[in-house]
Amino acid sequence: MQPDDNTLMELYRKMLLVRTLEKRLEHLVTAARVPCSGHFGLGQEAVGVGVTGPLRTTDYLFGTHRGFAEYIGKGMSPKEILAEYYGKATSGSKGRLGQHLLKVEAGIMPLPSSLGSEFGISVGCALSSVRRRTDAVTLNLFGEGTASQPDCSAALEMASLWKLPLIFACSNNQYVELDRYSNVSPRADVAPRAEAYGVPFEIADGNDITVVWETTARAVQRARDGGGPTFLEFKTYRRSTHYTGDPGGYQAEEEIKAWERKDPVDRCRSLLRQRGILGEKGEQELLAGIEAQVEEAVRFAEESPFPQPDIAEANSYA
Ligand SMILES: Cc1ncc(C[n+]2csc(CCOP(=O)(O)OP(=O)(O)O)c2C)c(N)n1
Ligand SMILES: [Mg+2]
Repeated sequence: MQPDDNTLMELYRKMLLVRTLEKRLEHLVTAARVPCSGHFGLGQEAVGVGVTGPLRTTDYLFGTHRGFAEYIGKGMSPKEILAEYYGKATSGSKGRLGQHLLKVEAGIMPLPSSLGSEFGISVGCALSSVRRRTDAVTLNLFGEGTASQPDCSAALEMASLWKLPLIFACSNNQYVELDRYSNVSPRADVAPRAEAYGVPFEIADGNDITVVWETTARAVQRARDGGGPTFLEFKTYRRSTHYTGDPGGYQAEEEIKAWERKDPVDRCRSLLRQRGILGEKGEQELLAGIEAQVEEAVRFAEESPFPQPDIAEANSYA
């Protein structure tokens, strides 16, 4: 099952939007126009956009701290993302969260600060869909470093026992903060751990958007049909540094170059050319539209008001 022409075009548009928005925000952070840092995902756009492609608005997403691919993929706009980063009252959290993106009406659950704490919450989310007799699927996307948090094992065990409609999607970008994953874990693959809990797994090319989309679409269908959880691992590579304050230098130039040749945006563009869907002129128009959309979002975020102090107490228990 391959994405049809319209789906592929939409996946490509979203990847280009993510790349343009991240690059723009990186400049804004460096210029101190945004009151926080950023963790970007240059080269791994196909994972976030691909895993959210087969999801419905009524499905749930637990996303990552890295980049905007899954957030754009699941239905956030550049305005909503930038308003959050700027800490403005017009954002989803009304200026309370900063980098912690959310859009509950699109099924995007708020990103927690403590990585891995979402494993248990995602189990509860999937369990609530079963209890409410809906066919909603929950997808939790996390990094290979985060997969070492003990809650991942507990979540796999309970999701398997209760046959929950939960997808564990691991974006393996081979780096955990400033270290190679091979320096912190004895195994290169994460997904086979799922077998210990009776959860089927697949390892796939995370830089091919059609593969990511198709692999996830099968897992989503299985979950929706009551077949239980699946663990998916997508192999990719982080060409960004860990975050905007990281000077880098610990990733070999040849390694970065080798992955540049497997760039997911370039590969998708080639496929669109092959299929005769997108030509040179169409590409230029698409990019111009995306750049205008991003600039409009920057203007919106910068002109939006900061929250009033009383927002700190709203929606709190006591
Ligand atoms: C519990 C916890 N420990 C440490 C951190 C700090 N931290 C932020 S990002 C990160 C790296 C996570 O690596 P990985 O899961 O592979 O995701 P990637 O950054 O590569 O996308 C760490 C350790 C955190 N946010 N939460
Ligand atoms: Mg990583």
